[in-house]
Amino acid sequence: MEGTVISSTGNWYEVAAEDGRPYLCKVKGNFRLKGVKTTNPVAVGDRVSFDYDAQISTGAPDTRGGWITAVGERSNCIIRKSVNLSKQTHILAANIDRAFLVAGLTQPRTPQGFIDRFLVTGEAYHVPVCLVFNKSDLWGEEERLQFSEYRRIYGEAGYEVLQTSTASGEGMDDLREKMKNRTCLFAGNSGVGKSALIRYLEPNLDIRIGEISSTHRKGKHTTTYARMYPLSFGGYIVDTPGVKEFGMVQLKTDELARYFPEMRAISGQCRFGNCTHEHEPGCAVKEALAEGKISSLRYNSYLNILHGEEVPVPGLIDNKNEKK
Ligand SMILES: Nc1nc2c(ncn2[C@@H]2O[C@H](COP(=O)(O)OP(=O)(O)O)[C@@H](O)[C@H]2O)c(=O)[nH]1
Ligand SMILES: [Mg+2]
Ligand SMILES: [Zn+2]
Repeated sequence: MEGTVISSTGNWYEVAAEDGRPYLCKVKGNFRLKGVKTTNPVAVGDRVSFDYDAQISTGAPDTRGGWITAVGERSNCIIRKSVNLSKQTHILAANIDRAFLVAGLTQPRTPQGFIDRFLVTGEAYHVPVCLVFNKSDLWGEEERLQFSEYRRIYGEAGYEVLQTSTASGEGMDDLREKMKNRTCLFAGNSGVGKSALIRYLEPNLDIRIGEISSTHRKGKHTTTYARMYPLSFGGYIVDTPGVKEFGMVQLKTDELARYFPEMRAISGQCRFGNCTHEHEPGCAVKEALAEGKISSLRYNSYLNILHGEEVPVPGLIDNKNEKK
């Protein structure tokens, strides 16, 4: 049988199967994914094959047991470094279709550097990001101008940009449409309205996005495990406890421009193949900057990240990098 892992406690994997029934599955002791150094071979969001086994007692009357026999290839996964085993990583969730970065222009204001760092991580690890500027009901003239500028800059870079308010309902249909039938992850600094957005769309879903939650399966809950919740309009939302503790992503400086789509698009026209777009002659990026075709705000973020140590955003990692 085939299904999607929607929660795990380390020993048991809850699998939503094709037949619509819940299964609790285990993996055999010798089960390993080739070349992957992780503390958990199977993660929330994984597509798995499993064998139903009537002999397994799951402890829950309506839940059948099984053995996971194979894990499908991952399009991406989010990880955090294992606390004890430094070389190993813990996979929090796999196969995220879209990350929603909730941002604020006021009360609170999300620093632009934070937005760009998050986008870089999304690019590096193949997780599409949608920007959600929330609390539009609080915006005055200044914030509206700021939003227009962001919408233009990020829109031209190829990102989806939404404007929402849980108070007025503005943009909430658009947000639902973007989430529909997808596995969604929410991120953003504290107080921007992540919980309020989810509550607005799914009033019956009692989850605390990115926060330590005690509402998970009783007794077995540990905060290091993510969980997927089905959305009433199709798709899933991934609850990832302890977002702040995610591993940091290390990027090589010569790769960074690839993760700014508007730079990636023209960097092939630079005179030097290894152009850092900082002070080299014949740089197409600097030309575009001078012509206003590349935003100076984005370029400044690029320089900040280039000269910074690492990218302090949730660690999103794709399958290919993981196997290195
Ligand atoms: N005015 C206004 N307040 C909001 C909006 N969305 C959330 N809030 C409020 O902002 C505060 C923080 O929201 P919360 O969802 O807890 O933020 P989180 O930390 O990102 O989960 C709460 O008092 C919410 O009621 C909005 O669209 N407009
Ligand atoms: Mg919250
Ligand atoms: Zn260049």
